[in-house]
Amino acid sequence: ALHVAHTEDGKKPEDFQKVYNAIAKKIREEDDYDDGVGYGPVVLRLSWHCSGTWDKKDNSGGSFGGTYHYPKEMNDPANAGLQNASRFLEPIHKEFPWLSYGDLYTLGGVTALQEMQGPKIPWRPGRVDLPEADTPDNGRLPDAENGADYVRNFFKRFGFNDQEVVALIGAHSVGETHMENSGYNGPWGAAENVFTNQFYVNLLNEKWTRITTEKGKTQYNSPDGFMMMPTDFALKEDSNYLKYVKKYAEDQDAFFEDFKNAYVKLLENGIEFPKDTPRIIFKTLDEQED
Ligand code: DDH
Repeated sequence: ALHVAHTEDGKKPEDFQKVYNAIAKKIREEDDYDDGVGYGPVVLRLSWHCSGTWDKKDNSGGSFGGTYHYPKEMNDPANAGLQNASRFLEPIHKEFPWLSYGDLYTLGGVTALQEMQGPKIPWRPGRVDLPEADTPDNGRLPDAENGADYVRNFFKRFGFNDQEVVALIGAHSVGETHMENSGYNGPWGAAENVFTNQFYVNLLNEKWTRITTEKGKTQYNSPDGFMMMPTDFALKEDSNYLKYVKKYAEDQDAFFEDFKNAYVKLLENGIEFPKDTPRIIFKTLDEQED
């Protein structure tokens, strides 16, 4: 299927900045979610999972159709816990009913990242709601109980190379895993709502012990209270992945630049944007208050 973007009628960058601001204010206000982490990480994860169903082979799935809101996709076991993010965003959809779901979810991720002090993400509108029949089947999202070969092969479906894969998984600097959602438990680092390169620093420098969780999953724990899943740990065990882990641990600017480029691609996979669709760079709330 050809998915041509169509910016919501007559909408200008200022209109999308208003949506950004509404999401950002709600993140600020509802800051006690998940024991004080706030909604940033889970909203970021929703932007990835609504995009992470894409298959370049037939251009099915992906962020364009916003099909996450249909029960089949929402109830994918791999999406457990993301209902918190969609409940959080639903009032925004009510306030801006002209916005498509795909634009809502992806703009949510961009807002979450920037408000967590991550890189600026140039974003384009125009995703169009698709009917329920276009909802991709479950099983397209990654299973963390795997090693480097699986990760490399999984991301081939998107055409992402090793460098892009290592950069994208650095999103695990924020948020945490929850036993009731995934069978894993704990955060990757200390500052759970500030976007940094700490995922790579901790992966290299912490002392890791392999354990089995009460749900039977394998994870690596450190004395400082951090964790890694097998697909995270794999980035240290594979020599080509390790090269980029070391680079990003040493150079946060390089991580931010590479993450930005890979994440923009992730959100836009499979979408044809008309040539005159400008990428919008949103101002953070802090910048607007200065
Ligand atoms: Fe992830 N992730 N992720 N992830 N992810 C989880 C949490 C978060 C995998 C598995 C899990 C990316 C890649 C992968 C975030 C962002 C991104 C959890 C725990 C699992 C499991 C969920 C829970 O228990 O609540 C696997 C496997 C991969 C992989 O690619 C091999 C990518 C690419 C991103 C991204 O955003 C670009 C974020 C943020 C979280 C924290 C969520 C939270 O509620 O906190």
